[in-house]
Parts: sequence; structure tokens; C-alpha cells
Amino acid sequence: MSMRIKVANGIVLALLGLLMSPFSLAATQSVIVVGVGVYWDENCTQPVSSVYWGSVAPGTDKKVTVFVRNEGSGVVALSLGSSNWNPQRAADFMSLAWDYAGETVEPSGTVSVTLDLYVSKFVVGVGDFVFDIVISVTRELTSFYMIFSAGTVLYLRIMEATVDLHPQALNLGSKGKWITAYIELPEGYDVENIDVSLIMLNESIAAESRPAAIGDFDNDALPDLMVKFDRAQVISHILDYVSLEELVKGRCMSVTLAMTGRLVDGTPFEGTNAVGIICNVLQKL
Ligand SMILES: [Ca+2]
Repeated sequence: MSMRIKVANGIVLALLGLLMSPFSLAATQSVIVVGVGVYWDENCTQPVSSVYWGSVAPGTDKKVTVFVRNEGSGVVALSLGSSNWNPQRAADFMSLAWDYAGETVEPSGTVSVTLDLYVSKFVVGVGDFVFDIVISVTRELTSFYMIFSAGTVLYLRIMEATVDLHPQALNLGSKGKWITAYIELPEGYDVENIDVSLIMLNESIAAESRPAAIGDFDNDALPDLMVKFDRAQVISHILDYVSLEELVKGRCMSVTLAMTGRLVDGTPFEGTNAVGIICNVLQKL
């Protein structure tokens, strides 16, 4: 027979003090008391109630080291889990591990463990996140120590999109109405999630809200999103920033345009593509 403690979510913090104490009521030999405490220091004077991971960039991890003490009367092994992820999707992109090797812990014995939170490089749609770290004894998994933890995903690297602009050679005197862009995203991202209203060229020309369509323009089996920009706006923008003199003198010029945008969950992306400028028309200007 062993003590069984059930803790409902939400009242865990109130019960932490109870969980961290040995259950001295169990005084008979046949009763094995289980309990585990987690501390910042080896002497077990500073209980861990929360862990702040800070900013974690996609594709990286953060570590914290804690001391786990067996506060029961029997030899135990430890087990690590997590729960109450918010947002829930954070659990799909993050994993919590530790370097505990499975050694048993004697009553009152402590073991130092390093908790390691890894954030997938494909993480999307997660900013601030919280979850509970659950450390339990394998002898009795219903006795556990729960630690609130929180952090923020820091999108250091902006996702690189593949951008194809058409026409590739821009006739500045053209009467064509549009410049068409085909956007592909890296593996793990879906062009369906691009927020068309936030797509910009050189941070100054917004994409038209329509037409916009998903297809596979370049037949590479990767879906691409087609959007259009007003050609007159693009030409006007280019003329604001390029030297006409150089353009005419060089007879030909290539201009790189940068596209920026966001997915509907806020994840940013960017990509560039060069367009040539047709010069013979320019000489008539
Ligand atoms: Ca494609």
C-alpha cells in the first residue's frame, strides 16, 4: 500500500507545499511514502516554483539545472513530463528532456538534473508560451512535483521565401497592368497561411488583394501563391530609387526587389528577386 495523491490542475500551486513535505502520517513499516522536492541549490533550501526560459530562438535550446530530492521513505527513480501547454500548439514544436540517467535515489538523497527545452526550427505561431514541468517518482506516478514555466519564442531569423517576379524584364514604358509574383515557402510552411494583405514589395508597394491564387507555377511540386502588384506603382518606385543616368549609360540594369510578408499567425518571411529593366524604351523618356 502506498499513499496516493491526486492533484487537480489549477490548485497545484496551493498544494506544492504539501507535495514537498514527507508524509509523516504514514508511520507503519508497511507504508512506503513517496514524495519529491525540486530545489535550485544542492542543500535543498530554495524550492523551485517556476522556471523562466527567457527568449528561445527556433532551432535552439535552453537549459536549467535543478536538484531533485527524494522526500519519501523508499528508494525511487524519477520521471519527467509536461502538461498544460499554452498555446497548446507549442507542445508540437517544443520538447522537454533532461540528463537524468535513471539512477535510483535513496530517501533524502538528491540528484542534480539539467532540464533542456528545445524549440523546433519549424516553430510557427508561438510567441509567449507557458507549460508545467512535472517531475514524478516512477514508484507512484500520482505523486509529483509541478513547476510552472514560461518563455517566449524569438524569431531571430526571418523565413526566406522564394520569389519569382514576372515579367522578368520590365519595360518601363509598358502599358501592362500587373507585375505578378509567385511565392514559395520553405518546408514546414504553407503558402495558404500567407496573409495577402501584408505582402509588400520594397516595403512600399502593397500586393493587390486579388487576384491571388495557389498553384504550382514552376512545376516543382511545391505550391506557390500568386499575387499581383500594380505595375505603374512598381515602375514609379524604381524610378524614384535608380539613377536614370546610370540606367541609360549602362544600357541595361537589374534591380533587386525585396518582398516582405507575414503568415496569418504573424510569422514573418522575406525574399528577393531581380528584374531587368529594358533600356531602349528609357532612351525615349
Ligand atoms: Ca512551385
